Amino acid sequence: MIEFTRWPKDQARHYRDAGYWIDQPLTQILDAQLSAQAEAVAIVCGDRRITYAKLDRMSRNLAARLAEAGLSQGDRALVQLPNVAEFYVVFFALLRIGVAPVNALFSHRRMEMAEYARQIQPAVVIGSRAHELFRDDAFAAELQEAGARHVLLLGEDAPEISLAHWLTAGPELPAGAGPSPADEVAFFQLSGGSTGTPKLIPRTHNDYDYSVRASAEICGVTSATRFLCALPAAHNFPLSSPGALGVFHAGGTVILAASPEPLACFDLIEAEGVTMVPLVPPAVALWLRAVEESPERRAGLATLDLMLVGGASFAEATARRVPEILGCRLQQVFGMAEGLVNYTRLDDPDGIVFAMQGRPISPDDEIRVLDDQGHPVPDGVPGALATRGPYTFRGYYRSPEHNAQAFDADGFYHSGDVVVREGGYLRVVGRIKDQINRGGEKIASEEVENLLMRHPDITHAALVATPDAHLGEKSCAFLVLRDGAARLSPPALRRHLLDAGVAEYKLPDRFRILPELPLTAVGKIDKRRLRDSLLAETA
Ligand code: OOB
Repeated sequence: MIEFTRWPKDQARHYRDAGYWIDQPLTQILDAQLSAQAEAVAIVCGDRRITYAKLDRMSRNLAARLAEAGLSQGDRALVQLPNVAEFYVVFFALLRIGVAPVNALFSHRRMEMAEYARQIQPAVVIGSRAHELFRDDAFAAELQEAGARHVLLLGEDAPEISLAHWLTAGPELPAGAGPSPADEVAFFQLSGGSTGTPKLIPRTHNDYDYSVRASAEICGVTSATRFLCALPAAHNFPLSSPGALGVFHAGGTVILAASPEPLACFDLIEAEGVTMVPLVPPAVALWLRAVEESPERRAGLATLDLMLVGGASFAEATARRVPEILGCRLQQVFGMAEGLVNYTRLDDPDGIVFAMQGRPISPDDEIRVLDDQGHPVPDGVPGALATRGPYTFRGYYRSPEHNAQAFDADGFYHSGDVVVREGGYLRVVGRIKDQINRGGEKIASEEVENLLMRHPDITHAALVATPDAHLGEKSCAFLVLRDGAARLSPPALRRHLLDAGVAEYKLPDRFRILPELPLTAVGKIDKRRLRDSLLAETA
């Protein structure tokens, strides 16, 4: 079995007694639909309509072939697929034989993929020929040299490595193959991160399944729900909050889009009768603008009933425009891949829906809002968020040092968010973690700083957030150069980072070169001064 930090026994017992943990594997989500409505459409992907029966069959085919190829419970998989039906097929196939995937984002490049592979030592890698990393066979060969036994690729013809081929009927699932026990690791979520290397979040069947079931109920998902997945399918928000899994749980339909670009999404909404969509705030702004520019577009959105918005801070003024301009209801979501998810409720008054980021899923989500000394602050006063509960993890994978900082002695996870609590609801007002939230995409400053400092001419680097009207935040890198170094241009600096293989969304939007970086009284880089200096530039 895969090692991870378990919940203490008394808490685990309580989560079972309270009916949160029901000791079913996540694959039960599919199994339930097979008896209920096997011929209903589960996924619409381009012109393919995939029924629950077909989704189940393809995932069983792949599971059986992988089992035959020697994969078994406790193995790990590295998966990187775009928004295609195969993403869900692969997810369920791996779960079926107890192989835990890391679902990397399609925007991840060599740096992130190599790091995930280093951490989990995947037995199988599933990628796409459409991604630069798998366009030729060099990276696949590297992964195989490091121990991956199989690499399967979408968009490949050679049967032995063609994912499509592995989805066709093959052997029977061997007796004895099956999902890992429900209180073991089902898969790994990706952390937005604030550390030098990306961290992985072990999620068990029990904890994730609870968050999915409860989210589906809170968001009113039913078999009539037609859910548009336009955010990266692997992200926790469109996967489980309530996400595609919440939709499968209720027997509805997931419609896949390549991106949240408004006009393509509007066409899909009209053609497929989409009722529900999760979006990040910058995408909402684009949708609002598209309708304001051409008000006749609104008619095509008639079926859209509910828009979920989360992932980054969402201005109240923009929130108010959602029902007004788009004609649908709004539900705010403040969640994290580590666990805790908050929602405004469908029957909340407007004052809450527009101004708050929601309240926790579970009566047993414990929330503490703390001052600098770690003491609880009263309602209405901003403080650092700490939480524990039935679906909030207890430790990053193989990261004892970081865990010692991220968790307190009571097992509360400190998310690094600054929140205000009012009447049980939370409003996100700031952040203490060293992270940049670029329109919902999270950038760990330290990771980018380390890469910049690998440049022979750079002696110090500090990455800070700058306010941005569209994305909420962008990033600016402050650099100190080696004495006598020639000036480095922004394109040269970006090239340096791209050559290091980092995802493009992590590239600094701006660069500033200084003779030295300002320090705080204790000698740390004074990022507040750096941020203020940028504000002064634009003032
Ligand atoms: C979601 O998950 P992650 O893991 O990509 O990022 C979590 C962080 C939070 O700690 C917070 O800093 C920020 O993203 N965040 C928000 C927010 N929702 C997330 N900040 C302000 N307002 C919000 N509504 O982003 C995520 C996971 C599940 C559901 C929704 C979002």
